[in-house]
Amino acid sequence: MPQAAFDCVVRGGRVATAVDDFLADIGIADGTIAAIGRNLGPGTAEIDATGGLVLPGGIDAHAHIEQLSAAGIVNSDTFESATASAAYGGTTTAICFAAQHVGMDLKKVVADYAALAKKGALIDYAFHLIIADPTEVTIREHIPALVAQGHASLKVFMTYDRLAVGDEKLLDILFAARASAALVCVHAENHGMITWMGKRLVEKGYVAPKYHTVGHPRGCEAEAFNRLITFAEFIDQPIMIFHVSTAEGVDVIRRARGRGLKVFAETCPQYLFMTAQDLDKPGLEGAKWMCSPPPRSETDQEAIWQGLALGDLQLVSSDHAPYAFNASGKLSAGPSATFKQIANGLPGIELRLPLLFDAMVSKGRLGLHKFVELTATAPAKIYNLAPRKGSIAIGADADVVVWDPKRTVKLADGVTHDGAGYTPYLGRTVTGWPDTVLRRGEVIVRNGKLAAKPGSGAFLPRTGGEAARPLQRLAPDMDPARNFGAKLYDRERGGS
Ligand code: DUC
Ligand code: ZN
Ligand code: ZN
Repeated sequence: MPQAAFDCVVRGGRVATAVDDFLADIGIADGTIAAIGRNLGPGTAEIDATGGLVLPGGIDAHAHIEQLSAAGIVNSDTFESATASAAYGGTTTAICFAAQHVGMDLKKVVADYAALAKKGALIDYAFHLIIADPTEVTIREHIPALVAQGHASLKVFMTYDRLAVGDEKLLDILFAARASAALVCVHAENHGMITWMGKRLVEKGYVAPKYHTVGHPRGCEAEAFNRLITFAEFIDQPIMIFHVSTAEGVDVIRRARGRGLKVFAETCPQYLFMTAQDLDKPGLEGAKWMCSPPPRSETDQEAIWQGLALGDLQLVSSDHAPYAFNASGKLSAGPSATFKQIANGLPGIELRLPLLFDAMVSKGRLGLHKFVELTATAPAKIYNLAPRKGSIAIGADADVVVWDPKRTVKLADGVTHDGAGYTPYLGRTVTGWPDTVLRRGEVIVRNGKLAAKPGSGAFLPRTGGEAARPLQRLAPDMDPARNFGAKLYDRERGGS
């Protein structure tokens, strides 16, 4: 036997990245890609990828895992179950949340989530820090210290009663992020419109889950985007707008980017593949499709696809937030709950890639390279995980997925492995399925079997990188050259 040249060789597959597409073997040593070529020497392990598509592992940049909701319910996953589910679906990295609630010490929050992830995660992970209580100590001490430890993105809610930060606090957070060079991700919807509409609907007896869709009037998205972008431009702070659902929202983002602002945006499978009609089911069944913002219309789906095609939206993340359809989750307020009393969120970490592969690669919408870009390469770049993650390249982590492009799977409850116990995509058939999944060179899924140990996922510390770097395009009111000399950025805190 010749001596093995590699720990593992993925042999004979069609390798594709966001730009390349070629037949090659991938040689893996010490968890990283050591060689890409034809007829590579033997590996201690050999994976036959003939007939398969060999793609970088997916990066899901928006996943709520083992997270306490504003209403006090923990979603139905642990780090172990959510990351197992992710792995089955070809995702090898997730950015999840450390969620502060009012009164909580942010440093302790991060330590607690980090401990849960360390114990359970079996794919690699990083955190966005949810800031719900931007006290003086959070802003001045905890955010800078935590960003310095590798948590380089903050997340803010403009709605939800117990999470929304209000305009002044939002400015505080944008300002603090700028000083620490962190990206700010935002759930942007107009809180007043949602509250007002929710009250009217419930008062008049329109309480079924389907009214959740009109309870988030579509204009509440564009309004909040406009306000947020105005604030971000004023502070000169890059932002990421989460889960875009409407055509008007896409339009606002396109105009902001057209003016050269650093506004990034994601959407999610639920806004590409579902509509409000999905919630129109008997009784409380529609709760299984309830998420915020809600799914909209086919016209919105088309506008979002176009936004992705043109690059106005750069990512498709899952917004995985599973709640079981029982008293522990969706039905925690009982069988007569109004839509206002039902937890928002869908399972999605596992089917994000198969759904997109089916639409983009099998059915050809935007194609293979764009599939890799949206689901792996762009999140790696924006969240500064590249070049370690997000592509197939020498020196990168060997996060490699061998897809069977011909395998057809009918989606049904029980196909997925998260804790929700149902899939909102049941009844669809997808073509293309991740057969073999390697994380840092280790096979973690093969032939439908999970092989990774809980706790084997690694924390990925990161700085804000290029995406988080301010434009240095100061607003007139913030610019000493144009505001009668007022120096409003605080040098000691890293501002200019
Ligand atoms: N909406 C959110 O804002 N977060 C989690 C799930 C959801 O639907
Ligand atoms: Zn959100
Ligand atoms: Zn979310």
